[in-house]
Amino acid sequence: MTHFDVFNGDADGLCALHQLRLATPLGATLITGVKRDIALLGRVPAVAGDAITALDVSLDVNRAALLALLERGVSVTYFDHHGSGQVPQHARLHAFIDTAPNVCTGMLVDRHLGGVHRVWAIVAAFGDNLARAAEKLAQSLALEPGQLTALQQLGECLNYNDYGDSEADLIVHPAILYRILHRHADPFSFIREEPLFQTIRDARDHDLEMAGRIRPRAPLAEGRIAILPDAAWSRRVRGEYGNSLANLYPEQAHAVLTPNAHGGYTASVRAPLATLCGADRLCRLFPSGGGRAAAAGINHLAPERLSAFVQAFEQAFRTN
Ligand SMILES: [Mn+2]
Repeated sequence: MTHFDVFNGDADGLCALHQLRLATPLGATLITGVKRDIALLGRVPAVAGDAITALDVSLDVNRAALLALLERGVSVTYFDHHGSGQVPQHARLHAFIDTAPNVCTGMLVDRHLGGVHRVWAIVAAFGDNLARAAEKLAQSLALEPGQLTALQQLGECLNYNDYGDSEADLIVHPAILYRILHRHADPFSFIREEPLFQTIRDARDHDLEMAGRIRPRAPLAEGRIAILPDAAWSRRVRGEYGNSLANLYPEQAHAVLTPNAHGGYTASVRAPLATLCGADRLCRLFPSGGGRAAAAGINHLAPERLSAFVQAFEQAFRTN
């Protein structure tokens, strides 16, 4: 019997799996990829009797592959907080799905494990830009203020590593990052001892600085839309720059676009932190768009739809 750990390669996916495997060590085959690469279940070569743990990838997106695996005799444990649609009822499916806007998969695993590795759920929440939820979780641990800041930076850096349109854009493959991370039950020893952390932090600082030099399009009442140049750093920084703008201007919505390989744009959208809603609805108006109420994206926005996108953005986040 083979076990497959299938996880989003971002901070939330990494920290969700890390908590589970600290609690229940298991030599599993890892299946992961860039943050946007979420149709992961279709890649699992599982046969009858095998088991899968799926983390932080939308059930709706993976529905057909999930049903096929279940029918094939594979058991699946599923933790996620993305839009799931109807959760299938199946004896071999154990689903822990909660789509509330203030939870992430790492927090669902924390709930499941009764908080035994909570410090990593805090890292996960910071990675998913849920700082308030992270701070609330942290109240149950005896952390110093400096430690909370370090966990926030760790969450942001782990998350940062997984942004990019292809694995070639990434600083390190998330499966490699997971194996290094998993040597550390204590996040502070990971931060202190692993040079990889410094490498990711430096790349992120560099990319954010480059993005900050780009002027957004003409200011909108509802927020900002920035279009970055065609470069690996742009593709890496797209989501994180959206998060940093959201934190700077919590009443406003943000979209960060980068040119993609198909002659259009890939878009990251952040709802105002003050409301945490509307991003998914906006993105679903366009083919290949999806995500959560607070943070969503469009994989391919055709170039001729750019002005339609700007209009839809204004409508989606209009406050009166
Ligand atoms: Mn997540």
